[in-house]
Formats: sequence, structure tokens, C-alpha cells
Amino acid sequence: MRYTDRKVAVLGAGLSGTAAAHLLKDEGATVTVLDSAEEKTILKTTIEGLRARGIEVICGPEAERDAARYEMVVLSPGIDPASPLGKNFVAREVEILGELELGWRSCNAPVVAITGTNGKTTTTELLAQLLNACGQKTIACGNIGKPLSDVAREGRDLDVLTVEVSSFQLETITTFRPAITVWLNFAPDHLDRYRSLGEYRAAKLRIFDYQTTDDVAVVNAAEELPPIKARAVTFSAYQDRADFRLAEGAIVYSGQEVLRLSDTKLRGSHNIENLMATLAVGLARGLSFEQMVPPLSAYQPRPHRLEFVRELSGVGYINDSKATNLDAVEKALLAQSKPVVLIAGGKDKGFEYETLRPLVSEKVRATILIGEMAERIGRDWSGVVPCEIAVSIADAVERAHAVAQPGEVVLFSPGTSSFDMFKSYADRGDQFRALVHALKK
Ligand code: UMA
Repeated sequence: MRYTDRKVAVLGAGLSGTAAAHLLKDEGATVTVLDSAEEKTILKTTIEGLRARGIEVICGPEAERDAARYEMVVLSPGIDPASPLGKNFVAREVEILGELELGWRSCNAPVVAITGTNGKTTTTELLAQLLNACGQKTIACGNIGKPLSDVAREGRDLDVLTVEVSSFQLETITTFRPAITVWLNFAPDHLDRYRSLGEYRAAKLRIFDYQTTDDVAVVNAAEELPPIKARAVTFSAYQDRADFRLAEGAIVYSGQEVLRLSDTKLRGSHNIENLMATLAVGLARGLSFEQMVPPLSAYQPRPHRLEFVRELSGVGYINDSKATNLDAVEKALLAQSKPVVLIAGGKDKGFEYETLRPLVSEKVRATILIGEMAERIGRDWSGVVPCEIAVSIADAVERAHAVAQPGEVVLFSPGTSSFDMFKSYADRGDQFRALVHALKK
């Protein structure tokens, strides 16, 4: 057993921390889980499950003051090393690693790791479905919602792991070496965690750190990346010099038409790039285009990503709750051909909505604003578009319904995270969808 008798602290009792704690316990460690939240706010079954296995759980302020001597600390991705809980350990000379690194060390299958500010969940899922359909056994895991530590514990016989990785997870890698990496794009996000965009980008770029010349990096040709050791394969919906490029409504590789976009259910140029990256990974894994086209054509987009909800009195309603940064709103707006009534806003993550003014002026006829950011966005877009402030998501949907004219779309693309009013972006999107279905003419 890898961690026999080691005294390990796991920070965070969420999905990642719980999975890490169970894996460490399986591997012989003495484990304590520390979480800054009060015990009553953490899932009871989680805590009971940990304690039942002899894993100690300490919650609340006591967790942040814990002075026990640990030989190793495992960090959940959502815990900023600069937070009170993180700082308590960073200051001491103890080995710190992230849950991704821990899980990877106990997994045997090669890894395809996908990062990017937007599209990584879609690409991870698309790729996992493609590989499975083509006979390569895989599982979509990582930031998508299944920690690598869980995958390691299950010990399934897999050919490859399809892992969505976030900047938070990459901050703490020390050996994580994917056989194939995917760099989809980069745009401002997470400025509530990082002091600058450069810091966020540097964390993401760590994905390439441990790759060698034997590995492959599938990268967006429009991105200026530092030198990478892995063999690069490029893609772009905008640049002709890319290996995978767009020509007359089709994805082209080596002068050959590979996939007609009208044959897939994915829309928007960002999704074309997600498809290109997926094809590039498939090719690097030895698949032929003939094998890959049928499953890619059959793929149904996930909910909350430009999800068409319904049409009512000539107005289309679109749920894009997964848009948690401004780049995603930009892509959602660019994908619209009809005038838009936009519902936006949410938690203050330090974004400047002002940067969207030209596009909002071109595409949006009215906005309904919600959450912590509502008044700020109203000021950023004043003079460009009429803005109304709604007090709840129900109020926002009612107002959008009243304002929208036949031939327009109501687009719910918040542009920031949901935690000021909702449990998650999925909860936010589910509420929007239910309210839209409840609308009467
Ligand atoms: N906590 C503390 N102290 C702190 C902060 C948090 O104790 O200072 C505790 C909380 O009380 C909570 C726990 O830490 O009990 C939560 O840990 P976490 O935020 O790491 O959440 P997990 O449930 O472990 O989920 C994490 C990822 N969350 C984040 O990166 C914020 C999930 O990504 C991921 O699916 C999961 O691991 C499995 O790998 C979510 C996400 O929002 C979807 N990711 C960001 C994104 O996609 O933009 C990066």
C-alpha cells in the first residue's frame, strides 16, 4: 500500500476531498479531513461515511487552527492555498499535493487531459462518448464531476482516462503527465481567485509541464503558447494554417473533408473547435475519421449550454446557464441570428461587462439583470441597451416574457457564477428552464 502509516490531512469535504480521503484510507494512511464550513452545512452522509471508516473529520474554525503534525496535505481544487485553511499548511514544511495529482498517481491508464476557459466539459464528454463508441474504454472524469481519486478506487479496466482539468487542479501537480493534452482556449475568468490574468494562465499552462516529446498536445492555433515539448497538433475555426480547419461548412484535415457541420447537433464556432479538438485526439489515439464521424454526428449537447428550452408566441427561450464568464456570453451572442433579450448577472467575480458593449449593442435589444452584479452591469451597458433589474430569477423570466417580441430570443447567459443566488450553474439553469416551461401565453 502506497501510503501505509502516513499521517495525511485532506483539505475540503466536497467531492474531491471525500474521494481523496477514501483513497488514502484504502492505501493505508491515517487520514483527517479538515473543512472550514460548519459541520451542519456539510452533507451528513458524507461525514458519516468518512467517520465510519475511521477517518477523522474536523469542521469550522477548529479546522483552520489545527496544528497536528501531518506528513502530507491533499488540497481540494476549490481551496485557495491563500485561504485561512490553506495558509495554515503552506507556512509549514509539509508535502502538499492536489487531489488530481493524488488520483493520477494511483491510476494506471494513460490520460487525455482537456483544459480551456470554455468548452472543456463539452469536449470531455464528446471525446469520452466518441472513444467508447469506437471501442476504446474510457470514462469522463476530473473537473467534470468525478474526481480521479474515485476512478482510481474503482480499479476499472480502462484503456484511457478522459480528464477535464481546471486551473485550480493544475496549480498543485508535481508529476501529472497526460499522454495527450488539449488546450481549447483562454479568456478572463476566476479573478476572484487569481491576482492577475497572468497568474490564471500560468496555472493552466502547467498542463504541459510534465509532457515529453513522446506525448501529443492538441492546441488552438490562435493561441500564443510558450514552447511545448509534446508534438503539437493544431486546430482553429478561424485560421487556415491549422492542421484541423474550417472550409465551406466542413472540418478539413490534410486537404480532406472530415465532417460536415450540418451533420452534427452542435452549433456555434466554439463548438466547431470542440469538435476539431476531439477529432484530433481520436486521430492521435489511432482512430480513423470513418469510425469517428457517426458517433460525433449522434452527440446531443448537454443541458445549460445554449440549450433550446421552448418556443412560445414566436419567442425562443435558450438556457445558457453554464456561461460563467464573459467569453462564454460573447460566444452565445455570436451564435444568435435573431434579436436577443438577454438575462445576465450573478456573483461578482471581478469582471468588467463593459468589454461586451459593442457586441451587446449589435445583438441585444433589451437586458434583464440579476444578482450581485446587476447594478454594475446596468452602469457598464448604460446608453447601449435598455436594462431592467429583476429581484429573482422568476421575476427575470416574467420581465423577459413581457419584453420579448415574436421573432426574438430570450437568452439566459449570465456571464458569471451563480453562488449569490443558486447552489450551482446547474441549479440556476434548472430553475430557468422550469420557469420558462411554466409560462402561459
Ligand atoms: N472549503 C474549505 N475552505 C475554503 C474553501 C472551501 O474548507 O477556503 C470547503 C467547502 O466548505 C467544501 C469543500 O471545501 O466543503 C469544497 O471543495 P471544492 O470547492 O474543491 O469542491 P468539490 O466538491 O471537491 O468539487 C471540486 C471542483 N470544485 C472546484 O474546483 C471549485 C469541481 O469543479 C469538480 O467537479 C470536483 O472537485 C470533482 O473533481 C466544479 C467547478 O466549479 C464543477 N470547477 C471550476 C470551473 O469549472 O470553473 C474550476
